[in-house]
Order: sequence, then structure tokens, then C-alpha cells
Amino acid sequence: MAITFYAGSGSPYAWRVWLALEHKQLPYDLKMLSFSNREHRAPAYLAINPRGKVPALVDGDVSLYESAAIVRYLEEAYPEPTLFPGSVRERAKIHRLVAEADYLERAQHDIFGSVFFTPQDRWNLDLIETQRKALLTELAWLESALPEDGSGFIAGPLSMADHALYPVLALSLRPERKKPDLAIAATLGPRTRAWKARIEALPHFDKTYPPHWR
Ligand SMILES: N[C@@H](CCC(=O)N[C@@H](CS)C(=O)NCC(=O)O)C(=O)O
Repeated sequence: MAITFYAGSGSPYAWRVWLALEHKQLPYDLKMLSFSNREHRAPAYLAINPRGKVPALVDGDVSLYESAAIVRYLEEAYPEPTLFPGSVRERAKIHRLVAEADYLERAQHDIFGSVFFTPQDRWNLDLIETQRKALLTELAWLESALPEDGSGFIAGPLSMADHALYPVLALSLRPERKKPDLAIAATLGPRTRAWKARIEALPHFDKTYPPHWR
């Protein structure tokens, strides 16, 4: 039976699972829930994820929510190709980078809320500037975590670390569409730019691009 994958456009947690499914070249039936139509809060979906959040995944008699649990399930149920390549030490680094994506996610989430979910006439410019600085700190961390020679992926071969970090980087660049003087893209370092371009050149990348960003 095919996997059913529940996502929401632009959700970094759903996007990372989507990239993981594509990495493993698994067949799946995508259900893109509409946040604006509150489909993630409909009773039928709450029966799958009582927290009413995306992602969720149903695979036969396995029904799961929480992206970390889903990724772990996919890796154990469908080991090849692995999302966590390398030695014990290298795999531990991938797990650490996946966990560190949460710091970047928190920083982008804060500024996203202040710019996108707050009417422009109520923008708190001091708060936005503080949030911008916090985001730039995390983006500087990303630059420093990428290979010095600008080659390959963040942990060498393509891995779950790339799938977790790319979506939050992409989201970090969204607020400046509404407030161009944030100029976040202009601050990205050369390693981040090269890595971003490599992810975006992956054959499955376009398929996973948030539909409402097109
Ligand atoms: N810890 C969860 C986080 C999932 C999450 O926060 N999803 C957000 C989208 S990024 C969501 O569905 N929000 C809708 C809501 O809370 O109403 C995971 O890793 O899956």
C-alpha cells in the first residue's frame, strides 16, 4: 500500500519529510492541506494528528506525526538509500545538525511572524531589527557549518541534515519579499549560496517546492 503524506505548503517540517521521501525514492500520495481552509484542524485530520500540525504520514497500519519520528520510521522501514550515511561519528554529526536546524527555524519563525502575520501599520521595527540580528547569527552559524571548500553537502554526502536545514534557509529569505530592506539574502556567505544552489539543482527539488511560492 502506498504511503500517504500529509503536508502544508511552506511548512519546513513537512518539507524536510518530503525531501526525505524523495531521497528514498519512495512512492507516496501527497495530501497538501490548506492552512487557510483549516484543513489541518478538520476532524478527519485530527484523527491522524491530534495536534493538528503537519507533517503526518500513513503507511499501511502505521500512522505517524512529528517529523523526527517520521524520518526515523522511514529510515528504519526503508533503509536504502540512507538518510544518515557514514560512520557512527558521521551519523552523529548528521543528527546534531538536524537538531541545530531548530535554532534557525526558531529565528526565522520569529521574524516571519513579525513581518508576515502582523499588519504593516503595526510593525514593531525595533523588535524586527532584534529578530533580524538573531536570524543573521544563525545564518552565520550555517555558513560556518558548511564545508570550507564549498563543495558537497553539509555533512559530505547528501543527508537528512541537508533536508532539515534547506527548508529553514528558504523560509528565512521570505520576509524580505514583504520588507526588502531586511536584505537577508545579501548577507548569505559563499558557502551557503553554493550549497543552496546545489540543493536546488537536485532532480527532485522542483517537485517539493511550496506550491504557493510559485
Ligand atoms: N514538532 C512538529 C512541528 C510541526 C509544526 O509546527 N507544523 C506547523 C507548520 S511548520 C503546523 O502544522 N502548524 C499549524 C498549526 O499549528 O496550526 C514536527 O516536527 O512535525
